[in-house]
Amino acid sequence: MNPTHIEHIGIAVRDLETSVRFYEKVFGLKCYNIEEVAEQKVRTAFFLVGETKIELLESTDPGGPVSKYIEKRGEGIHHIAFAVKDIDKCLEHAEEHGVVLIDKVPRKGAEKLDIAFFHPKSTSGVLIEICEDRNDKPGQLTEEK
Ligand code: CMX
Repeated sequence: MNPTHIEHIGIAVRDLETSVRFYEKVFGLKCYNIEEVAEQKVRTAFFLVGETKIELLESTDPGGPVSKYIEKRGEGIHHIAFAVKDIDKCLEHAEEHGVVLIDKVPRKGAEKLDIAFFHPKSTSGVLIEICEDRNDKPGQLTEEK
């Protein structure tokens, strides 16, 4: 799969603003984006630490995955996301190696990344996300149609 780096660490929090203040005050980090991802039933806040982001996750729905997680386990590290180059091939590869895929095809996540989750029951208890940034970047060549 050859991930290029840890894209982000997702942290489930009860109150986004309180946790944003913690990272800003204690670490001197700047929250550069707050975004609601309706499909995932979360509001997210992002900090950049080197190449890796901290993604704070506050639930927007009592039936959502982050709400259920906090109910069962309390606040804490919710998932780890690896940046990959070809997410479709990575999903095929993971399935061939016995990983239970929550998403068989990528979906859109925060910051317009293509994302897919592996079930924690098949990954030693860690919810793993793989993600790919397929958004056009300035100066990037696009394929001719
Ligand atoms: N990490 C590790 N284990 C987890 C987990 C997590 N984040 N979330 C749930 N589990 C465990 C539970 O503790 C439970 O274990 P036990 O059976 O031993 O009690 C088991 O998985 C089932 O949990 P559940 O509460 O019954 O929840 P569901 O099965 O309904 O859903 C999961 C679990 C992982 C399939 C679901 O949360 C999911 O699809 N997650 C992917 C999407 C997501 O998390 N989105 C939020 C973030 C979005 C973003 O980053 O933008």
